[in-house]
Amino acid sequence: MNLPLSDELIAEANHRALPALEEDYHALGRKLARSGVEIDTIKARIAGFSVAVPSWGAGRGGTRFAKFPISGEPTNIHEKLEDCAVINQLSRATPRVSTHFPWDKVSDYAALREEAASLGLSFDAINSNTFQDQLGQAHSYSTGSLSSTDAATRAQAVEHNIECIEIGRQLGSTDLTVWVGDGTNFPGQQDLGRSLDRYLDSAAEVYAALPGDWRMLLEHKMFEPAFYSSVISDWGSSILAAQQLGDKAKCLVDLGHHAPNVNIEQIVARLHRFGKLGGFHFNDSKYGDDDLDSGSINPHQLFLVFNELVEAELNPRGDFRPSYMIDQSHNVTDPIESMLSSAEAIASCFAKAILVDRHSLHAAQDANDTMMAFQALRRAYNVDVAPILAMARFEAGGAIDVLAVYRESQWRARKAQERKAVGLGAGIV
Ligand code: RM4
Ligand code: MN
Ligand code: MN
Repeated sequence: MNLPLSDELIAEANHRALPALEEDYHALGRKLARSGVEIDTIKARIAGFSVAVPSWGAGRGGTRFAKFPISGEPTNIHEKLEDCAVINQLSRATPRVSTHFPWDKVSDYAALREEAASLGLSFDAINSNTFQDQLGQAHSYSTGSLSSTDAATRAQAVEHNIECIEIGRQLGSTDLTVWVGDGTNFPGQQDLGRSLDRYLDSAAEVYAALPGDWRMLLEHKMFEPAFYSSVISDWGSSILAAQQLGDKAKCLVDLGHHAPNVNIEQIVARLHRFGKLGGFHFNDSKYGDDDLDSGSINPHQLFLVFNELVEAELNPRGDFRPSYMIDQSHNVTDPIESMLSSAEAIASCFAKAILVDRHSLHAAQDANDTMMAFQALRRAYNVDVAPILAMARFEAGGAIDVLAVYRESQWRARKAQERKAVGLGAGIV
């Protein structure tokens, strides 16, 4: 294994930070023990928790208006993997990378898989891209992709998804995430019923090409790039499509893809109820698909989502193994710092959800004791779980203070000397 940062740097920083961490960890351990919780058990659950990072999140994103690159930013999948390895080396919570094609295209995928393995990484879900035209592409996606009115365009979109499966087999992935930007900008532009029929027919062709142990994750999104209607706009369309396609089709919930104030945790519970919860794209949002850092706007919502996931674990329906991925656009921060901070925010909501006293919660629910049911959640949410996360990271070889060590490593400044500058231009969808 050839990890990017020096082990000594991490060890020295940890040596300085350990006494305070031990003090905090033991103090929290005593506090939790008073309510019958064994802190080491929680730490063990956290040690087993991980979230995938998106290859496309390693570079600076942007908006429709601008992109502000930073020097030392990665410009190809090899450099992105290196940055993802830094995130995992420090956090020990992000060992998998989710790829996007054709953005991450290379000529030798077996070699890419080895390259990732040498950095301590493996590959998560493959994301197909039929929301942009590529240079030299035969048919434009301006009329849609899987749901296009044009048969040749639909066939091209199906072909691309099948190629993604083939690439994924070589990379060791077992999930294909399909998000299409298909939809309309004007009432009347397309028939709302027939466009869904076309989508379902095309999606069935992709589904038929899935290997036995693969899943197809359908990602819904309310709007953008289509501003009047989107073909898979909401969890209702998503679950209906997944039910029609078959068992291997599941729904993926991107936290930013709903109307403002929608009760996402309830959507999570519903999808689970019907065995269709496939995974997440974690991010946060204030207005729309803002792709802001996880937990930066509404950490309580993230906690409530994890609360449903812990409930779901206790009541599994079918094969309950949701995949956790980050999907963010880092427009004003160093992407490595954003993903370090986001992985921590996500794991901390998971830790708080495990801390919920389920016995009290269920008893209060059954007795219609609203206040005590709410307090069972609130007590867990109020616990500062940072020492548990830091101790789990430390024991796994990561950094106690991830951001401090990252800054000390001067990684970005060093890469600025080696990597070619990024062009300007628009950002990510
Ligand atoms: C979309 C959606 C997809 C992501 C693209 C880049 O809004 O979130 O998951 O692949 O953006
Ligand atoms: Mn997404
Ligand atoms: Mn999105």
